[in-house]
Amino acid sequence: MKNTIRITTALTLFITLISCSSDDNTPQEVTDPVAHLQMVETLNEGSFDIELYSETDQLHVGYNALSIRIKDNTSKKYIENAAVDWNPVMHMTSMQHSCPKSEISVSEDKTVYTGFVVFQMPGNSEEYWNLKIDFNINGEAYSVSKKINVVGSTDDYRTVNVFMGNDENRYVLANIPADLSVSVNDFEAVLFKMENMMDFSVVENYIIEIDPRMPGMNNHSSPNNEHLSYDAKTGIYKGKLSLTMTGYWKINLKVLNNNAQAIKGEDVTEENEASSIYFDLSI
Ligand SMILES: [Cu+2]
Repeated sequence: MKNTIRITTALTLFITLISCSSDDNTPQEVTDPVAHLQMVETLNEGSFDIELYSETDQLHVGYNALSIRIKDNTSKKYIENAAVDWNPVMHMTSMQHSCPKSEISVSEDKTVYTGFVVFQMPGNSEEYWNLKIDFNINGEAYSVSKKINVVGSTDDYRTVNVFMGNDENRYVLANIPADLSVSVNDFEAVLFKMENMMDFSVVENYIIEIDPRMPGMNNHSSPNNEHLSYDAKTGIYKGKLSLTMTGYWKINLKVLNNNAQAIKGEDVTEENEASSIYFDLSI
């Protein structure tokens, strides 16, 4: 008797489940467009919350791919197709400066706005970054700014080089973080010229030479690397980085201008074990 009841219950449940799913012929796919990201800051302006998302849990020195959403706290909805602009400024004890940044564009999901920022240095107890975000909704302009926390890179690895070229221009060169493995990897970087303290422009058609070495293993190199060249479509530099084993690598760099003249960086030789500009990483 008990068994019969159990079977009947199970059967009823089974039928209910089947009928439920067959009734539901208009499945609503609720996908969160920022589910793979982490919210690192919220800026509040009146009834709007501006949410800043990153792939990492904190803003850090180097290249940061960022996403922004604007939430209307009255309707609880995210605003689509707003015009968004940003400006990060570092307030140092002796001066203020900005950093390289992209424009912000609307992504496939129209409530998500994306771009990148290259922070050259972390904040500290006396010096800090301030992020200003301007946005325009239905012709109405809004502006909000907030002190943001920018930390140093993991393991103190160099992910950005700020240097003066022998052409007397200042440059910012940052690698774009990627999952690297023992293989020939896609390797990308952005190169900006510092026009003044607040303005940075994309440098076009230079060449970024790479020479990866393992300093812990007689400074050996790897085959099949490809120098980074400018991709006009995306405005970034792309090449191939060959890593032949796991461990610590120093990616020595040399920057060549449009006339193929080196403006910064030195060859690695028997006498010179590293270039003055480099990225380092471990896999
Ligand atoms: Cu600074």
